[in-house]
Amino acid sequence: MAAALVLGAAAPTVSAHAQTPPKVDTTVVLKSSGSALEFLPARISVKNGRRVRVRYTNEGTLPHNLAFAKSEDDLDALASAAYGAAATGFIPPEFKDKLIAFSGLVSPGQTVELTFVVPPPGEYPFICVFPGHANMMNGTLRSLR
Ligand SMILES: [Cu+2]
Repeated sequence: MAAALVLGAAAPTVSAHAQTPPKVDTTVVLKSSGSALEFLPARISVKNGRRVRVRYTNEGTLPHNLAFAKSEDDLDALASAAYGAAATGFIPPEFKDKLIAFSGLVSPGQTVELTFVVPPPGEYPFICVFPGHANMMNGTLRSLR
């Protein structure tokens, strides 16, 4: 259970259980609403190297999760493996090292925050890995120079 809450890219000196939240350079807000399988906005841009806090609120009626992947190439296999990963919020444990950061399952009405350092310049996909959602429920994190 606790494993689902561990961030993919925690700072070396700040534990996930620290009393004071880690300092962040910028906060990005994502949401989804109704029964739509989408993240709003679907494109976000942050300067590389910044510590970003992504605050995701599920205003919808379906459960979702949120995973930022290091590479587009892993998405199909990740989405397939998710069907067998209900015990870990549909994040397959064997994919954790392919993710920049990920949440547990986010029920309707819940908000989660992921904090991570934005990787080198480029585009990184984020998706909901809940079974059947990934094809439509995705977006792009653009890491700026
Ligand atoms: Cu979803």
